[in-house]
Amino acid sequence: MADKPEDPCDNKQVPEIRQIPTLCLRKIITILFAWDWDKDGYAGYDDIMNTADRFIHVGDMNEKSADNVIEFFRDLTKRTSYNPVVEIVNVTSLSEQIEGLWRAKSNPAALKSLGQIYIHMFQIIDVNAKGFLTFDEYLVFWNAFDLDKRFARMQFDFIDTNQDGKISEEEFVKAHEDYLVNTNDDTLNRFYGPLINY
Ligand SMILES: [Ca+2]
Ligand SMILES: [Ca+2]
Repeated sequence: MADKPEDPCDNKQVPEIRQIPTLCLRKIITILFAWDWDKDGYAGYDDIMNTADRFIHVGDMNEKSADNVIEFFRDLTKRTSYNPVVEIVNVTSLSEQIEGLWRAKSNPAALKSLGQIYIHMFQIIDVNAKGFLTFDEYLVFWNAFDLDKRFARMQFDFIDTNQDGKISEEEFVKAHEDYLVNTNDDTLNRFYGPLINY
């Protein structure tokens, strides 16, 4: 069977991670690093619950709101009807998490489920259920993930596509989806702060 030389570019022979375009890889790593509080290389259960605590603390939430936050983040780690995140959460290496997010990016059902997560996250931050976030409220997201404060305003203005000075639920969720799927090198979307170099 020597009639066909091995193709070094055969996708099946190349680890999936090497096929990910640099920009996408940087964005995915930026997300995962924002969640990986204990810096052991991946975002696990403890990291997710730590994120919940940070939302509660930064948002100065009352007991009822805090309970909602805990429940929401705990659910992210459970296998519910269809929770694509559970596949990403329940692996224990950075490369598996990167591949999980990479696959979710090109899977409409997974993208939709991820969108639901960000709808819920929006509602957590929008504690008074006004349907929009002011800049100060948006900072709860930004500061909960301890992102570089110098970029908060820029990202707020990026998300606020209709430029009314407020972020609607739709704008927030669309910005997150754009962050995952936009492969344009010029994109200004910094949903999880400045992109990490690696
Ligand atoms: Ca971790
Ligand atoms: Ca707006």
